[in-house]
Amino acid sequence: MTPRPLVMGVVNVTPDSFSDGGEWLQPEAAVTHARLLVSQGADLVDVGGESTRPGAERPSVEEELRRVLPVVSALATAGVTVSVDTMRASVAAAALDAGASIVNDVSGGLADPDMVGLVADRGVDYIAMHWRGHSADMQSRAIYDDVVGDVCSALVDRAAALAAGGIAPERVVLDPGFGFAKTAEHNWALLRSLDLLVGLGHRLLVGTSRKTFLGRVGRAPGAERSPLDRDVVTAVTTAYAALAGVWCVRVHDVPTTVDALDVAAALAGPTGPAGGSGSAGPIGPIGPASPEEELR
Ligand code: PMM
Repeated sequence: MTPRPLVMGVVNVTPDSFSDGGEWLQPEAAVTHARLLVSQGADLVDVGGESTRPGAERPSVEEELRRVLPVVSALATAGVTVSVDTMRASVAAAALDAGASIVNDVSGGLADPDMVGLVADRGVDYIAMHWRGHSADMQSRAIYDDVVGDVCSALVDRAAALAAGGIAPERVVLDPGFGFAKTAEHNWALLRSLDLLVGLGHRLLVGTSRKTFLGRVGRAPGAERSPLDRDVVTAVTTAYAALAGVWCVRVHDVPTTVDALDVAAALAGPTGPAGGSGSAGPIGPIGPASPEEELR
């Protein structure tokens, strides 16, 4: 079977995310939407209670917990694989207790000193994104000598720090962090170099979905696509990411993603993309909990 990236469906339980802010703030609406994403082909659902759009203010811990826990719990009970999108160890711990099985930390462990220890103790998969600081002022940090080299070496350093903190390397998924302290040019340069990022030796997750650089591409200032009008351009980057061998794509719209992955699979042919970290099936390739499990 041709390796094919997993599809992570996004459910932001926030009032202010840039593309779906406010839509799924009620737990029932969030759960219904997540189940729709799964019925459309999402392999897992990413539940987040803090918007990371540029300029966003942080919610309190209590508010973040209030947003995500009922949704995580209902989805896990329904048998959905859930990742929790949080930078806070206390929120990650509560979400894992409520049934989440993956921690997606856009700060890669830099925002909360307790995160690495928590993930090491729980032995779960951990998505570590390239990050240069909180959203309130992150775009002022979009300065690189060589964005591809700088992001690759920052991710390699993070992976080493996570291993030193006790997280098994096979549990670590890396993510270049499209749109986080990056200009449009930085995002395109990283996308062009996905093969290098895939070659870092960890599974790679890519999250381009509906991001600003895709609203701007090919459009004059003032004529940019609105966030809800970016699913076709997202699908093109998704097909490209699949051909580069990424393990997972994080998206808002699942049907266009599945179409893009069908095209990529046909283009890749029976042997699949060269050197990829893509998966052979739903959730299975998430790293083994222990060497014993690997032998089973
Ligand atoms: N982007 C957003 C939020 N969480 N997590 C990972 N791992 N990678 C991303 O690129 C990422 C993320 C921001 O997008 P959203 O507001 O639409 O969720």
